[in-house]
Amino acid sequence: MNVPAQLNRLTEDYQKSDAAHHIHAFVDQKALNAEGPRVMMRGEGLYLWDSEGKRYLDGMSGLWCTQLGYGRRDLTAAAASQMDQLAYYNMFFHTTHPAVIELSELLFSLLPDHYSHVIYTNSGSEANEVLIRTVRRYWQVVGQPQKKIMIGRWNGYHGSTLAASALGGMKFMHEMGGLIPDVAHIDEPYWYAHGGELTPAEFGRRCALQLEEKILELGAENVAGFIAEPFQGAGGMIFPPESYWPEIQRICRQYDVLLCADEVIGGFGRTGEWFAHQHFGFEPDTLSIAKGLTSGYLPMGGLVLSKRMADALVEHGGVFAHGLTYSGHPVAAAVALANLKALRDEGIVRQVKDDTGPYLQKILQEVFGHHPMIGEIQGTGLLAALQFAEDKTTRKRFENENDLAWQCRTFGFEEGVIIRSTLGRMIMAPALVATRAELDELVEKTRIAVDRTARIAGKR
Ligand code: PXG
Repeated sequence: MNVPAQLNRLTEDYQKSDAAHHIHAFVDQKALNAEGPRVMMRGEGLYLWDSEGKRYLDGMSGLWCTQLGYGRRDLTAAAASQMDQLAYYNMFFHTTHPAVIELSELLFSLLPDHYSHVIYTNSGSEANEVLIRTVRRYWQVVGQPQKKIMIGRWNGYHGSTLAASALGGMKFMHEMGGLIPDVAHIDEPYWYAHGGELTPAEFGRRCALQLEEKILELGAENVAGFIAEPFQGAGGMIFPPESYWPEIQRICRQYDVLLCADEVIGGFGRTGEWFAHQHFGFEPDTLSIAKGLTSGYLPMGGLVLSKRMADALVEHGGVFAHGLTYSGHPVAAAVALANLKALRDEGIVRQVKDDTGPYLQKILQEVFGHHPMIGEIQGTGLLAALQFAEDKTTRKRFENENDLAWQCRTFGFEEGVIIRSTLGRMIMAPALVATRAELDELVEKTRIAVDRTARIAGKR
């Protein structure tokens, strides 16, 4: 491996310095410092190498974002050329630039006709911060300023900033001083865990009807929008039953509540469609985007608006009092443009839909369909979750499912594959450029990790 001299330091040296300066995400920092983080050095395609030279197949696309995989020279070239040309300018005070204009042209050529405008941000969290302000502004402009309340879902994830974490339904995040007024939550449509005796279809409808009940309780005249991920990502890669989204859409339309899809994980081909709401067959009013927009090569996000909303804001809204220094950053925009072009012109999204997606789902069924430890396999495209079950017939979950899933993830690292653990579910979301051979390797190494976990759990 060709490592620049200044990076060629001992792993312990990096870890010691890391412990001295960094607060990491979602971890007990003291415990992490004792153990030392893994130091990632290099990426190429689906593979990563750490500071010990160990190679991993990245089954999670970084954090669900490297759609094109690592080391794409066309993206680095796009960044370099834009930096040479115009490294920075902004979209304040009556200016714009070609990189952002061309990106938006391409973005809206990929989106359904129903959408017309975007507000760029640097992240998914910011997209959802902007969402709250934009939705409330929309209702002010159309003469219903009292419509302010946003409804989200328990166990939903919309980011880590104050308002985004309040929209989300992770209670442990709320407890860290993270709540804002005028946000309410309904239950998540997680049939395997909470469906009881109901069929998935009945449960899906029941969960959706909670939205209607909540709107009526709060007063439809006060409710601005409902936000949800088309499938829950960070909460466990949970697909709602098929009955869920049509009913949610009906309720939002009936009570004039904006339907806001958080496409930060689902967007840009993950499901085999360009956007996850297309897979699930509903039509949101807004889309929060980030991650796959740039394949993670640079930070960029955005809030996409329907024509109906954009028309009101543009034609009747006056000054839109919002802007970020880096909204529509030229280098991020140039990278996003190159990324979307590659996803389109190399037929990658189509390949996920027609070939690699069905292939991954098929081999997962073959390997885990009758596995004693796995109660449910959910997924589509290059996206899947394996649900641990103590008793598959009764859907009984392990009391220590969190520990087992973490253990499974650790076994995965030992075997050279990165998969994500959530409560009792193991998740995979490899780069969209994955070949069948790489998917075989992903599933085989995951099988070894799950089998090793099953032995600990007394299931093998
Ligand atoms: N919405 C959704 C649906 C997300 O998944 C965000 C918003 C926030 O995006 P930013 O760019 O601000 O992080 C996310 C982020 C995980 C994991 O382990 C998931 C995310 C981030 C980090 C880890 O599943 N999603």
